[in-house]
Amino acid sequence: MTLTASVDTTLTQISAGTAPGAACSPDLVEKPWVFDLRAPGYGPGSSMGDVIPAGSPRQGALPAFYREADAAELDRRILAAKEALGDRLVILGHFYQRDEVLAYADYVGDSFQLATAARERTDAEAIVFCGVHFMAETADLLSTDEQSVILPNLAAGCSMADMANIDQVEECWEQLAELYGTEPDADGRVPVIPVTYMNSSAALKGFCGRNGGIVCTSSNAQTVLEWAFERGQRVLFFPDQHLGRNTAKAMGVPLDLMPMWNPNKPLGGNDASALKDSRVILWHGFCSVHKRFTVDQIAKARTEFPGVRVIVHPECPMPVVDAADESGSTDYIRKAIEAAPAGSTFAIGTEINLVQRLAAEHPEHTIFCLDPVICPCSTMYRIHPGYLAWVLDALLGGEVLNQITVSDEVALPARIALERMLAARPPVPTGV
Ligand code: CIZ
Repeated sequence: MTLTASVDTTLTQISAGTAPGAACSPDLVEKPWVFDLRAPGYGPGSSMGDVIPAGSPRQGALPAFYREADAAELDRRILAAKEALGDRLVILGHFYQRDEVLAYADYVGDSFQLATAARERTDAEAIVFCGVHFMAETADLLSTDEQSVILPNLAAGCSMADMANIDQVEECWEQLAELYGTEPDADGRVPVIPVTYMNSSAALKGFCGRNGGIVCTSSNAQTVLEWAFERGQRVLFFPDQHLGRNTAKAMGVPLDLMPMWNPNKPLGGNDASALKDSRVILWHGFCSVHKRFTVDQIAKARTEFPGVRVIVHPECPMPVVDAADESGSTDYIRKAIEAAPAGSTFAIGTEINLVQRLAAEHPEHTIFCLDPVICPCSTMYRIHPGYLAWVLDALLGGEVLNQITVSDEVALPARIALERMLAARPPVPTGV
C-alpha cells in the first residue's frame, strides 16, 4: 500500500474505495464526538473491545460549533489562539496522535519526553496535552501548581492503564504481604518491590512511591528492574505484562519464575508456592495496539522483503519480540530509523500514526507497519482539532476546560516514584 503522512487520509481513502487496504473498524472515518455520548466503549480502533472501567472520565458533548466547523475554520481558530496566547500556552503532542493534531504541537515526543517538556516550560500557564489521560496526569505531577494541564478530550484514556486500578493493586499487595511477610532478608532486600509502567494512573505511581517502588518507561525498564532487584527479592510489575516479561526475560529471569496476577482471582490465580519462588509477578494487563502484532506478520515481511529489519515495541507479546531483530521504545525506533543507511527496509510493530509518519519523513527508506490492517489507538484517536480549538477558544476567554489535576495526597508519593526512576542508573560493570 502507498503510505501517506496521515492515517486519517488513508482511512478516508480506504472507506471511499480510492485506496487499497483495510481498517479494523469502519467507524474510524467518523469524527470522535460521535462516540462522546455513547457509553461504554473507548471508541473505534484497537482497544474498542476492552471494557472502560466505571469510574473513568467521560467527555460531555462537544459544542455544535466545533463539531460542524470545517478544517479551515478550526485551523484559523487554533492558530489565532496560539498567536494570542504566545508563551502562556504550550501544546504537547504524543507520537501516536493524528498528524492533523500534531501540526499544532510545540513539542512532539513520548509520554516522558513530553512531561519533561512541561516541566521545563514554567512560563506556560496552560499545558494542552494532546495524548491520553495518564500522560496529562504525569505532566501535572511534573509542572508547577500555577500551571494548568488540559486534556482536550476527557475520553482519551488508555485501555492498558485502566487494566490496573488502585483498589485492585492494594488488594494484591495485602495478599502478598500475608504470604511473604514484610521483613527484609539477610541481604536487606524486602520481599517485593512494586514497579509501575509510566502508562498507569497517578494513583498507582503514588502507590509505588509509598511502598518503596518506582516508575519505569519502555526506554529504561531494564535499568529500573536492576534497581528493584538490588532492593527486593522480587518485583510486582504492572500494568503491562508484556513489557515486564520481555524485559525480565532479556535479563535472564526464567519464564517459570514470572507468574501472572489476575486481579479477579484469589492469589491472582496462583499457587502460593509459585508466588514464593517468583522473581517477577506480572499484572494481567496489555496494550491492545501492540497485541495485534504476530509472528506470522514477521515471517511474511521477511519473505516479501529479504533483508528487512524488524523492530517492534516491547509492549508486543514475547514471541513477537523474540522473532523481531530488535525491540525498543518509540524513541528507540525513531532513532534507529534516523541512523540507518539510506535504502534500508524496516517493518515496524508499533502504533500506525507513528509508523506512517516515519515512512513519510524518511523517503530514503522503505518503512511499513507489520500489521496490514489500519488500526490506530482508540484513545489517541479521541483527540481531534475540533477539541483543541474548543479548549483553546475557552482559554482565550479565560476559562480552563478539561483540567487534569492530581491531588496532593497522590502527587507527593507519585513524584517520589518518578524521582527514583530519574535517579536510577544502570549498575557500573565490575571487574573492568
Ligand atoms: O511512553 C510512551 O509514550 C509510550 C506509550 C511508549 C513509548 O515507547 O514511548
